[in-house]
Amino acid sequence: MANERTLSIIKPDATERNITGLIIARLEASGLRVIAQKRVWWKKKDAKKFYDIHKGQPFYQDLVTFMTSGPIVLQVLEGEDAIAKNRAVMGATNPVDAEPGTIRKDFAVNMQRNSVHGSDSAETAKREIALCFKKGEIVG
Ligand code: IDP
Ligand code: MG
Repeated sequence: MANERTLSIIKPDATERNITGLIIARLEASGLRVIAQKRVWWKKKDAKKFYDIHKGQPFYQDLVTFMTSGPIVLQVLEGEDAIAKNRAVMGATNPVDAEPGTIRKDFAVNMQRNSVHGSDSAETAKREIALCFKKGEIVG
């Protein structure tokens, strides 16, 4: 297992319900460390660029609308096997399928409003971190 970095987002459904602290506590309890964090409100162009890989999917336009509907919290998480670990703590995309004790099982509203994003590979983590943070904003 390598020490890795991954990009995490606390989504608008979670900032709206004021549960960012509850989510961060779950991430930290798993051993992940928040080494960069900022609260932003994305413009359409930001969400479109970030979710470029999903362009053409039936849920893409609604996803962009949702991700620009309120503030989000961008984070870089660091730790052993951070990419897979974060995905495990998050749970499945659809909360109905998520394991008990995962963030999405406990907090997600539905498949779209599922509270958190996490990079799914080393390549996407690198791309997503670079899109969201300047080097100097990441303090490991
Ligand atoms: P992930 O967030 O678990 O990696 P992806 O397939 O990468 O899931 O999808 C990105 C995001 O798009 C999901 O987290 C969710 O918010 C939304 N999404 C994905 N599939 C659907 C769907 O079938 N209906 C509605 N929203 C979806
Ligand atoms: Mg994904």
